[in-house]
Amino acid sequence: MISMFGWKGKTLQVNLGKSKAVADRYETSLAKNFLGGRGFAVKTLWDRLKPGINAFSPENILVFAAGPLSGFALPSSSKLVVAAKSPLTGGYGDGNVGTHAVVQMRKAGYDAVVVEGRAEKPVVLLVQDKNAEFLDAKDLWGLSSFEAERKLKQLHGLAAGIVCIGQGGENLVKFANVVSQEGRAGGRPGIGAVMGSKNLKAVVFVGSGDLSAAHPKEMKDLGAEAYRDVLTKPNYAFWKRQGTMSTIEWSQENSVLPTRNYSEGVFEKAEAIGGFFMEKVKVGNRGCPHCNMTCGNVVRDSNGKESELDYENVAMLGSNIGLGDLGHVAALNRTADEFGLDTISLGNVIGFAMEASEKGLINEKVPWGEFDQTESLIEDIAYRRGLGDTLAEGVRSASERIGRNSNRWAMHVKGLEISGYDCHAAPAMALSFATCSIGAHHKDAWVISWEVKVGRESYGEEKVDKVIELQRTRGGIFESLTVCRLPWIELNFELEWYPKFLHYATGLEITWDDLNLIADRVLNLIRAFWIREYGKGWSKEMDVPPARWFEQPTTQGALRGSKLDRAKYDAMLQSYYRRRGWDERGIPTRATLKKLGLNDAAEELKNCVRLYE
Ligand code: PTT
Ligand code: SF4
Repeated sequence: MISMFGWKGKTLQVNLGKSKAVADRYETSLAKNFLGGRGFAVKTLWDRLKPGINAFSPENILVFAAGPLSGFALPSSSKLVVAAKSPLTGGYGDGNVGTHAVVQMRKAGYDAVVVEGRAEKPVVLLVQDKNAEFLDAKDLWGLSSFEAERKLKQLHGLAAGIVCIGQGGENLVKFANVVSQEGRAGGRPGIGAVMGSKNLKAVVFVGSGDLSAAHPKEMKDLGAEAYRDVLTKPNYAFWKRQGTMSTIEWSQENSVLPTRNYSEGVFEKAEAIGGFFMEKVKVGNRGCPHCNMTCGNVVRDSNGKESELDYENVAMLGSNIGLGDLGHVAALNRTADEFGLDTISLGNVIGFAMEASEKGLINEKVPWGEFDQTESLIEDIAYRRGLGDTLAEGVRSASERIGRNSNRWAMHVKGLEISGYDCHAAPAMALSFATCSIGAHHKDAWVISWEVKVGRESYGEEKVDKVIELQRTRGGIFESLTVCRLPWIELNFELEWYPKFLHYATGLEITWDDLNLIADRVLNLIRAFWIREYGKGWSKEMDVPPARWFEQPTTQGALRGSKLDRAKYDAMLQSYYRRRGWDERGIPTRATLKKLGLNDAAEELKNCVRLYE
């Protein structure tokens, strides 16, 4: 019997159609086998979701899930996974938000809140310890995420933890995300739109309980020591100055900065949107709860409003759309946060529209790097007007509508827009995007910094191994522990801390090998989820990056003339499948699923789609 220290052992099961919320004590095996966060989310969706449902139907299930460390006084521990079947990709979708909501949710007594059904009218779900209420949200519907959160704080107090959506989520923009604290946002594959489809404007958490650790004194002491250790890291001071923004210069130097819809990897105005320029105009620093290396760079945008900048926001709304003025980039970023639109997908679909306009494939004029028109295009996307309505469906669907071979330069994998790295000369990063568990995101394996060091040309097995190792650590372990991975990645905060934290929190001895096994279980169940959803529509082409990187070499920078080699990529993908224990179509074999204890997945895949001969 597993201890229920660390975990609260309870979820809140909510049915919006019936205005019902019931606390549920879950099996300890769930914690042992899936840990939390992403693990809980995929297990819930796998067990409860009927395959093939419309992601916007009331049957879709929305999960807010914490891990056993979330909310403890440990470095960067307060992250929340938000998940559902994605309306953008049709597969498993999730994202990760740093928020007081996770702290309050755990203090209220829950490791996860699982929401099904659709409210008849817009509501706010208020979870206050044991009580759950469904509050009328008619005065909030139509407001931006910032305005809604401010009003809710006035009503429920400054300590309340809140996640909410903006107009993008309300209007079912397929890459609308979930926003918190006026600048933290997560759920790239349209998790905000799923909230909107359920008429759920916000969830407010107010908790008065404690998180109980198995060894409270040791936990407190170790947490204090860990915070001190973070402060001693050599890169700490620079990190506090620039956070993720120094990646702009790094990407430019290494020819991977996405530029003009990923046609190039260098941008002539990179300096003007880079980390050092940002430092000159920075007015503050924000971040997630329990973090002593906060990385949200606050600047004043060209409209005079505050905007919180990260690398991805600036790469996608800057170089990728040819915009080289940081004040303007910050204004677009702020607008995206208010509407609750994912900045990565947004910059991607706008870059696509600009290229389509340049090629004369659409009637609308959307010039590269133009600010005013782009700002109003974002509003059109949020309200689904004209071209904005087409783009609100995401780049895969937009290219299908526009046709004329535009799918060759629609930059996505499995329907999720690629995040901020050009891969003309980065085969391992291309593999990472192509096999990431939610579609093209860098979150599972940000292998590119390693790849740049070891050499770009190779498609060898060492690259496949590195992608798998990172997918386990980042996509499996950090997403299920549900703590921020940046202390480890950016400051070299050692991975050895985490099994110790887990031991003092839960009382259990959980080794790194155990965590790797959990990671494989989680990632294989996610893969099974995709295959169950796509059925016979699944093929290995789902794990291939966009044609542009194979067909159109770059023309600028030190690596001009680069492109990926399709035959070598295919061989690398097959090697990846073999190492994962998947067949040549990328489907986990029965033996692999059974080894991971996923017997029901092995049976269900066999029975429901007859993919196994
Ligand atoms: C993440 C993705 C990223 S990754 C960025 S910037 W990055 C974009 N941020 C957005 C934003 O801001 N506003 C907006 N409207 N849309 C946005 N979409 C984009 O979302 C974020 C940090 C960052 S900043 C990163 S790398 C790390 N991501 C983590 C992760 O995924 N898991 C984990 N365990 N730890 C992480 N730590 C870091 O968190 P998604 P946040 Mg994020 C304004 O959402 O869907 O997961 O995609 O949550 O609290 O804002 O922290 O250069
Ligand atoms: Fe949040 Fe940045 Fe701290 Fe991570 S490092 S917890 S993203 S503020």
